[in-house]
Amino acid sequence: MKNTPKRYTVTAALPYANGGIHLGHLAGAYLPADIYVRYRRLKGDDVIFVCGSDEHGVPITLGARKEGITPQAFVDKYHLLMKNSFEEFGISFNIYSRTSNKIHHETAQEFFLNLYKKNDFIEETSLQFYDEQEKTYLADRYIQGTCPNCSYEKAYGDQCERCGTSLSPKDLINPVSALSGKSPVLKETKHWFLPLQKYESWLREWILEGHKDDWKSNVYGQCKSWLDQGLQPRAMTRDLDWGVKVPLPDSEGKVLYVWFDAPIGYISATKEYFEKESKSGNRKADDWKLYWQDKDTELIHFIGKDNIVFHCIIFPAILHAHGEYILPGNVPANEFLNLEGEKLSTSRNWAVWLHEYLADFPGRQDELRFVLGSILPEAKDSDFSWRDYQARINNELVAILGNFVNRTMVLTRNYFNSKVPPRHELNTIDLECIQQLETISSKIGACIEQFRFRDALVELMNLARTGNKYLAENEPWKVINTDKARVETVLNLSLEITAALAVLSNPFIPGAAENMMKMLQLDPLKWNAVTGKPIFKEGHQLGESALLFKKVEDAEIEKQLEKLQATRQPVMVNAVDGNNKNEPAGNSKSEITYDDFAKLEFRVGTIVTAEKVKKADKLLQLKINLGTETRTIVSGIAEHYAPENIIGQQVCVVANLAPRKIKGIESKGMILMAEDASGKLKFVMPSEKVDDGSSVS
Ligand code: B3M
Ligand code: ZN
Repeated sequence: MKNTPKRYTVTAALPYANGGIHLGHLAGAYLPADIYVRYRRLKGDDVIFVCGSDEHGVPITLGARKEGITPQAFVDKYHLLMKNSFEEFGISFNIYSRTSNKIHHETAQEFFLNLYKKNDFIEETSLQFYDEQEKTYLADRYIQGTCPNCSYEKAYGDQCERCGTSLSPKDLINPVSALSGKSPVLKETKHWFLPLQKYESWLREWILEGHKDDWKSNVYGQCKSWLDQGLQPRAMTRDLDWGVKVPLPDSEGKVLYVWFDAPIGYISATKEYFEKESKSGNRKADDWKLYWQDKDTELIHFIGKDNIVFHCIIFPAILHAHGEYILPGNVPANEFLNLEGEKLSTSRNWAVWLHEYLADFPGRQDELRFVLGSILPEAKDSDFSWRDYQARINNELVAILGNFVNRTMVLTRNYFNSKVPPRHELNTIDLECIQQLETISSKIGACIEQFRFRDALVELMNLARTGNKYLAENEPWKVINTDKARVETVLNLSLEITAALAVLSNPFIPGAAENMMKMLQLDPLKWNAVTGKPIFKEGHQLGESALLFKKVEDAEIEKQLEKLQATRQPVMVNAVDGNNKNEPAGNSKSEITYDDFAKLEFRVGTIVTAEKVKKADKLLQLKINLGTETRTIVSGIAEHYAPENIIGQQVCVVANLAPRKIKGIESKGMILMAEDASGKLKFVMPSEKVDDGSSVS
């Protein structure tokens, strides 16, 4: 009997169209989703992979205001940027749509009306801040005032960015409108609330009992804590002039809450895809229903941890209230990716942008996929660093995988004219090797199905290691002089491993996988071709071999590190910026242990010379007397201090930092600076003069 392939609807969070895609986005949702989808397709499952830009909500209107353009022009710009970088990077969406499309507005409105007609909403009038000059109600982010907790004067209506307290606009002392600068008034307005508490017991049963064993513990834990706190009604509409209009009479100036419409974007994108497919005669337009309403379909949402409540509680409650839709079978949310030991921050531009990576490293998509795949923040936050990027590529991709494939290809070319040699009697080493092949391929599959992509990648590399070990143990380059038949068997098996690598690596590094298939002259193979049984026929003609990966040079890494520092922005606490959720000022680094701290050596020293660094506006080259030695340190303080004013100044230095070349000058250590909210820098120094070389602890 033919196995009917299982049907999957896979979604990846719709990124806000207010910037580019960075490595944090990729590691959070898009790369794991893409690995999963490619694996499913390779198994022959029926998968649709949908995504698109989230073009509504305050992050968009605020961003547009900041750039002085209309929201439409703003989303057009960033939608294109994100769509192009996803495409070039090779995320294999069936469709990358956008929520400003007509089909989405209609779908979201239909959803809203469906619930409205069933009396699923509570209508409630409440008092909201209103800007009389701009004639508009103010979203929480548009209101600033003094924080009741820390007295910071520029706190937002939803959060104080100085102390991190989450606020409601009415908590602010002296609130002012960020639009006009005037004090807003309180004015009545009507909204439609989803009474989430009504779904609480159903959600408890569905999640806490139904998904105890198959949801990741970080996801399950967050859901449990939300449910244990008790759910409150949540407004599903907003007073805003940008978004999906509320489809009711007398609701002028009201739009759907962005978290009501955005997840429905997955459905509209699916509809749009099948509509297009129906035009080319491939599918029926109505087939979208199979992927959203048929209980034999598994719905999987890939997201970052900040979106868990929306995908596990609010959206399922909406789907459940509607009644005709399937619910997510799994929501494998990831934690966050840090960058060089610090929290990623778009507002401080502490990020590696995908479009910049693609420009700086053309053709090296697989390298980034491999590194990110190896460090995905699956169970806890993880860290991307450029040195680690270089090490993983050079020591693993190049030295293990690339090396094995290359040796196998070259040896087969040299000894057998690139034809697959026959397999003779197998010895125990051979049989073990075949056994490994079988075990590893099933392990990789099992890991992927449990959303353990890092482990899957470790197994893949183990297969390449197995290959290298097999070659090393059998030394075909020596044996060829005495026993050609044995070399035939060894290379036959090595080629089988290479073919297995070509298939199994496809979800992770699809470009290299395709190159391997070409080198091996194999037609696309399904995942289950890897069984330990021969894939090749004897005499099969192989293609040309080429190096799969290129070494990453030190200079490339230096350049990226310099760029990160050079483009880093001070914390913008004063700017109206909707982008820095999860990035409270003053708390931007990940926690370290005491031992980590104890590794640092701080010393006091006196600046003896200071001069500007040529062709670098921000840098000063300093010589610092540390008592027993004089150090050269390059510091980014040229915009804050004139060189002639700081000679004789005592400063604190991180003395055991590895030396770094900055603009060709070797800098040994770092000067401690205090940075205020506006980005001004001041030296950190002892309150009284102390001996140079004194330690600081
Ligand atoms: N745009 C939030 C975010 O980018 C939001 C996700 C929508 S998924 C339906 O984090
Ligand atoms: Zn505060």
